[in-house]
Amino acid sequence: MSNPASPPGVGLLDEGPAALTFPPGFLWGAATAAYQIEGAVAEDGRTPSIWDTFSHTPGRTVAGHTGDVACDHYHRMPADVRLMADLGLKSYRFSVSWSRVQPDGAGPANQRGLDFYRRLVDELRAYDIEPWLTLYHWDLPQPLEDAGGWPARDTAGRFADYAQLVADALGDRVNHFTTLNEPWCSAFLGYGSGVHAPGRTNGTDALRAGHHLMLGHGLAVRAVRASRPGAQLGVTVNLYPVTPATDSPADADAARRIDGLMNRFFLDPILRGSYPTDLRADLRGVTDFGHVRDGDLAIISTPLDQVGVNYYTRHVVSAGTGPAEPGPSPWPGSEDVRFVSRGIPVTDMDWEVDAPGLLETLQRVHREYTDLPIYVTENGAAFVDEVVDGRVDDTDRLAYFDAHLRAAHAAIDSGVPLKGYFAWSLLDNFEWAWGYTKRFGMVRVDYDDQARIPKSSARWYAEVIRRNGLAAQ
Ligand code: IFM
Repeated sequence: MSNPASPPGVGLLDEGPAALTFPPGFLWGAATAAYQIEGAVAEDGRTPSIWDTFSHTPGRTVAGHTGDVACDHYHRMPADVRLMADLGLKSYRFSVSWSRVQPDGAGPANQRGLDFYRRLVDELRAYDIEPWLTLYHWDLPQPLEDAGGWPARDTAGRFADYAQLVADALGDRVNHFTTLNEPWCSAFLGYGSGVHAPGRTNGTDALRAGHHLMLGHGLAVRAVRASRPGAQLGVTVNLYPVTPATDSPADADAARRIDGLMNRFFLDPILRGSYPTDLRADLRGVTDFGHVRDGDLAIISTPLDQVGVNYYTRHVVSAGTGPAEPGPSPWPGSEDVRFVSRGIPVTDMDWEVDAPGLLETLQRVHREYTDLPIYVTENGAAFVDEVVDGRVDDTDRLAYFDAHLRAAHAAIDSGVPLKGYFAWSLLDNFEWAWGYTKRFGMVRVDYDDQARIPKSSARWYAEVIRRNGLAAQ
């Protein structure tokens, strides 16, 4: 039976083999992050991270929402893993809270914090769900921010120590490690526009932060490899195709600049061992790159085993004609560029739904940067959900996943070594500065009583996983 409420071509799969089959062993997963779901922020020795401080600062998040309780996953973990097993997930991507396992960001491990992740991993393995561990999903221990945060070089070294501590403790049961999640957000939203923790607004600091995040990544790869030689190591970057709004040379240049800051700022150092020349020139008025020391780029480009791509939408840009937008910008040196909306359907984040952009992105990474296995480590959409008779029929989210999985399949067909896909997100959760007002989950969370309701998209995804493919369109 196909789902009558679904748009044409999208629905629960009919009986019989899937029409669009993924390669055998394709890793189907779902992703979350520690601060967005765990809660229990002051339990078992955990100390505050920059997101605790930021979310508790008046005016920083919508309605003052914090991650204090979130999805209470810290206490409900076994039931949440059962839910994953019910959906048939082959892998679960989660992040470790640095402040939970190494309070204060330095010094000895906090055993009680590590025990939580040990129990989580063992629970996953009991259901044959491959654990995929992200070391850093934005929650820097507050003492490290007080010591200078990511703009300070020392933070990279602290991150490598923490990575080693986690690998030593969990590497016997975790094979897949991602160092950083979306370093663009940590650097440019955290230290540039200030809409993310720690809320600082200095373009030069944002660029330093970006460099030290990458340095920390490279050092962490070396530390984890030394601890666990067989581990599969990678990084996750959030990439956007950047398209000029018109065919004017000025718009083309605006697109080149934003592509430089958004995509190539990370891809080039990590996968080619250099910063793009044009980007260095664009940034002349913001930094002299004096924070880049001899040998840094060799560390940053330490060989990896896989590359993670998070994809949500495309940027369409035009050259600014008037004064720059007021307020701090996440685009140092390119504050004048305008972001244009095309009037096509958007999600509840106001992000345009652009599935071909995923195909373009995956092909570009493979063509221009790497032959390594690629994983889509996040893809998904926030929509306003309605509970009717205890059910959530989220056809818009389901259609988003369906369209993007078709794009992922097309990428594989065209030769991209795409090995897996993680839906964002398993659960509705704390969407950073938006608090709980945006829902990305395949599973609804009722924040009053913490009830979980798998939405239509979750049931559909379970069927996609079971069949290893999609219905004919
Ligand atoms: O919720 C975030 C996640 O933490 C990182 N990637 C984007 C998601 C949606 O904004």
